[in-house]
Amino acid sequence: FSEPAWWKEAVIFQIWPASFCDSNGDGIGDLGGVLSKVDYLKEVGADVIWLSPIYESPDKDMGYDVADYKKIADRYGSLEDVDKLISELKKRGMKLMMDLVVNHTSDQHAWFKQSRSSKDNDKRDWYIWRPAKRDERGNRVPPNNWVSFFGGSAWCWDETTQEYFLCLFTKEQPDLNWENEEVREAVYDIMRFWLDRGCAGFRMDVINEVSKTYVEDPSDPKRPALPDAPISDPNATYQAAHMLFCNGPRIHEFMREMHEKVLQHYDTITVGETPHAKHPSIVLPWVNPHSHELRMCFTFDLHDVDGDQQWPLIPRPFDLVTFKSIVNKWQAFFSAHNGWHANYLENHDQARSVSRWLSDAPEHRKQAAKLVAMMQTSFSGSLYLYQGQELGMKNIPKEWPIDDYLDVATINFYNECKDRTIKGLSSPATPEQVHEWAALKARDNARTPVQWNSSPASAGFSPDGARTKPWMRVQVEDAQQGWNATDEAQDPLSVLNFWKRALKLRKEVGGGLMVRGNFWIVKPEDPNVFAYVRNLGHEVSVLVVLNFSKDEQTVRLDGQTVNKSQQDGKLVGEFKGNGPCKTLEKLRSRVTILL
Ligand code: TEU
Ligand code: CA
Repeated sequence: FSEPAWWKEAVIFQIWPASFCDSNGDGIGDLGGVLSKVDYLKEVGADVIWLSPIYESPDKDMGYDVADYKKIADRYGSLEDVDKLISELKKRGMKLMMDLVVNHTSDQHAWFKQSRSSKDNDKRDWYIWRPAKRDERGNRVPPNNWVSFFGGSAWCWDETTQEYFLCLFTKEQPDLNWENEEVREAVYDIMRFWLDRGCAGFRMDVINEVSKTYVEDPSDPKRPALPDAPISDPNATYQAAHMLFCNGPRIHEFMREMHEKVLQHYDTITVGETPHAKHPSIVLPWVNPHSHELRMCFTFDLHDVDGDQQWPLIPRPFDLVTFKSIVNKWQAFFSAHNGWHANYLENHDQARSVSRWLSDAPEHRKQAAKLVAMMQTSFSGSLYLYQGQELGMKNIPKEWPIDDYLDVATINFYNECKDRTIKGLSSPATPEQVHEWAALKARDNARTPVQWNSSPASAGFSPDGARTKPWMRVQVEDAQQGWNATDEAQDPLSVLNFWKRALKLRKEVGGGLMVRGNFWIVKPEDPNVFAYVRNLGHEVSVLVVLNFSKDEQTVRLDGQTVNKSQQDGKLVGEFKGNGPCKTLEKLRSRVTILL
């Protein structure tokens, strides 16, 4: 944990393999496709490539249901391809990060097949099995009232052994029992397998969900019970239970054990995906160097600005003042304490930021996408860039029919909404309404194939002439209007070239100012403009002014008009100071306008 750490400065580019690049024309992105784009990724400015799961999987949740952690799914390639990727990245000074999905496995994993085969199988206790309960009428009901993230009960009935198993996501993703030491050892073994192959670390899927809250069960002393969640939605049979399975009582013990047994022996980058960690005090123990756990976490705080983690598809209006206060909370907290964090706006679970938070209308989109780039590259934290974000890719067009949405979360939500009232809604939502929400918030929006060129077949995602159609519909028309990597590379004013310059600036300006400097928000109450100053010790400071509205805005600093018509997040000012600036009043006298 000695400073400076390479993973703090790093730009991590996330690849969602199915939609990145299809090299063999079967309609599915693959490792050959990734290999063909290594130079492109280097040019964009990536230091680390994070691959979403590429393991053997029945793909009930796009690979987040792993059937074999040491085998690559045929559709993606082979272990040899991964080795080749690691060495090609290494040649360019880059590293590879894998996705570690170990809160649950696929129900097709050999461990689960054994576990479900009989009650006395060696692996029975590797998953979370409990007997049924009976309701007043004597009907069989699940062991508790927890709702699954993807709808319905979080428990699944097994006919063979007449017990329920816990599955917080789909029915095909049974939760592992981390209380069992053999399970943890098996996870550590998987980690060593990948680290020894040369991978530099892991993004850990819902890792704060591995320790659940148990209470004693007098009728079964060997197996403590998972208690009911409080009733938060009186209309629903099953209830949100995150308070009983996120950040549970043994979570830090498990993480320290993982560090001691595995991570401390390697030079790693690790990031834990931690839903429901909305307060910095929850995150600090994970990332404080003295805790010896992980390097950083993905919190969902910022993404809750226009939604709710329980029902992520139901939009709430976006409010810039709230957005700024959440950004400020994390930026300030981590510079004040010895913490660190992951700076991300997009990933495979979130809609495209231009469409969601700004505007993808033709007259605004380019500026909006550049604003996103300027904003994210001037925030502290290791920077995560999601495939297509560097091109300004946008959400699925509203005209696409609901059948073009393929994500299990969208499909289940669509069906559930038709049948019942969701918390906060007074009546069941109409299919048209849910379709509209999906076009704004569904995970599918991030999953349309990357637009590499303007080819009418698949925008260069599959090779031209491929016989199989892409597994998911491509935004071909959009690509033909210039929104593709080839055309953007040639246009000096494109979003792609803006990202390249912004990432370069982040690395070069003021000795790490953008990565670890102080963050001073200017005019926090302004509903249209997000302005802030970054400074670091005696280094140069920068002022960033971002106009989130569709109209021209004027920002007054030090009695001067400094931002006449900057709608595209350009760097508009510079502060020259000698020492940390304590107050904005002091800063005001140091404004040097660049434009
Ligand atoms: O997502 C975890 C998570 O918290 C989900 O509830 C997420 O918010 C989801 O998108 C809600 O619709 C991780 C992965 O990133 C996701 O792709 C997986 O589906 C999930 O875990 C299960 O492995
Ligand atoms: Ca392919």
